[in-house]
Amino acid sequence: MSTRVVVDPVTRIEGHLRVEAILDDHNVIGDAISSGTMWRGIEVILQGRDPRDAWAFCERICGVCTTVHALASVRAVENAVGITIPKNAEIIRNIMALTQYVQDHVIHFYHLHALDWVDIVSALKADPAATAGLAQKVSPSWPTSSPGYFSDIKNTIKKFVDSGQLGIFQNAYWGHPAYKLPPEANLMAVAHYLEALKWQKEVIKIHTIFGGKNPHPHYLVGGVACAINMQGDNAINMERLEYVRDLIKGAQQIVEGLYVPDLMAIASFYPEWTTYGGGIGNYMAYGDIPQNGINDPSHFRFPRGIILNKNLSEVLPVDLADANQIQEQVDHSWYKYPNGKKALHPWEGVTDPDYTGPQPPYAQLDEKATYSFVKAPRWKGHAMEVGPLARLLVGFASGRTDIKDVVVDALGKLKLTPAALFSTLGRTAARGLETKLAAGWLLEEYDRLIANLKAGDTVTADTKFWDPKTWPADCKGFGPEEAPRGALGHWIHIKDEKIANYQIVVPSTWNASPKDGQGQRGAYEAALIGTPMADPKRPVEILRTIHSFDPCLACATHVTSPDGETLAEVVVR
Ligand code: NFE
Ligand code: MG
Repeated sequence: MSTRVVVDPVTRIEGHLRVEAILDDHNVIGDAISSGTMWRGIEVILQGRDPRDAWAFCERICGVCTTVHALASVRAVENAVGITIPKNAEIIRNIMALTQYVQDHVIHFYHLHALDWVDIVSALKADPAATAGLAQKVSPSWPTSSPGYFSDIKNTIKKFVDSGQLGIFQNAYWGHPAYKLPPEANLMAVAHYLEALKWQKEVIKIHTIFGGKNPHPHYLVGGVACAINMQGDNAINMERLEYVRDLIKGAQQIVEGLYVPDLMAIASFYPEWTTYGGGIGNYMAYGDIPQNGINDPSHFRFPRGIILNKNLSEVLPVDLADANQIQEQVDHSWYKYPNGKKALHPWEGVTDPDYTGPQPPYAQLDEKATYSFVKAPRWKGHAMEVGPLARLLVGFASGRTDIKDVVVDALGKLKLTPAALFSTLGRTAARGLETKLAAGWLLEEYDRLIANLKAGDTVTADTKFWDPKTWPADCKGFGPEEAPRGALGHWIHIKDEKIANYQIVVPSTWNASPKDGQGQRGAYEAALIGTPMADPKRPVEILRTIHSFDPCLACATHVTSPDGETLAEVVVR
């Protein structure tokens, strides 16, 4: 008899995700279903509005990737209307995007994912002096590593545990046999969890400087919403730019001094996780961080392309405007399409919710029927994984030396071959390695900005096409982006100066996708298959693989279902 393990909601993610894993007699996952249990409807809200306002609505899809939908939206409008943004605007957008990567990935590693590998309660058994020795070995450049420091952290944890009020740490699987770190490594990781929490609110000030606020900084169709005036103090000036530089330096320090070393140290204790969690083996990146405009992918820092069946010797092209390439299917989703249509390109896309699932609370979903508010996007009919691993693999396979160097260096240190990348740990490692790249690129983009300003160019927006009267009466555009969680696309159809249709296909829509019409699984579903579970009542293995994608269901489904939301329940049947 098979056992079905239901995790609903999956916590330490954004949004509402339910996972059902079906185990065989040996407690190995034989099949899995991923269900988005909320629906938003931003795409419907946008219809009939001014395209220049779309970014402000879209950006509020999510409080985690707090800037990415605004960027994809202004790019879509600019693509439709034919606007080229000034160089300063390109660079400032790049700095904001790279800042988002660094903050988002550090938060994911320490605050969302680490507790899948780190046992907080075990840290109470750690010897502070031995922890100091370990920390000085693992992260020698990090300033806080004395025995007294770790002793203080241990006392803090002890007070916390003794009080019986574990708060956000309450429902974890402490003491589970799948946790492998020695107590000292656990204590070190908890200390760095707290350091990263303090730091992340600093780095994001880069968004407040260029975008006025965070979360949800301001954007502008045609450029960026900030002005530069080196002679004044009412706009971005040298004092503000020096501050940005300091924040970038701080980011490099924590990424290279703490995040990457901690990642490598933790990874070395979990070699078996390079053999689980691979999944589909198809990877897609739209590419990003343009150096010569968004329409020239050959000059992106993250290249564009597709890898099929783990074949790193070939990178296939992807075209967001081709109606036969990217399509969303709804065979297993709670939506209806008109006229019996089964798959639609986003320019023709329809967002018409049609809940036909069971009345909540329910024990299990029926994977043969409809089971998710997430649609099933496909590239030429193939299911795709998107995200840091896809970006690094596409960069690696494209022969990009900067990307190859960080990957080869990390694999060498862990004594692994590239095949190890197709796994849960590979995905988690890829995120850390691209954060190292992003922190380095941040400084390079900053230097590019300063050089352009020194050359006398302070323009940050082109308003030639600001007035909708200058636009074609009927036009379509797409806005590609690499959001932290992967390939993000916004598609817009503008008619008579208003939004006729707007569709958003989000990274977590690709990864959390249910099955398509051909029965092909989405990336989460496929990745869970084949993983043995030590104790099905405490499904930490499911969390490891699902968290390795860094899910955001708020984005993926873009008003929560009004009834029956069960909170904090792990059901084992
Ligand atoms: Ni809400 Fe997002 C990112 C987008 S979803 S977090 O990154 O777009 O995958
Ligand atoms: Mg959508």
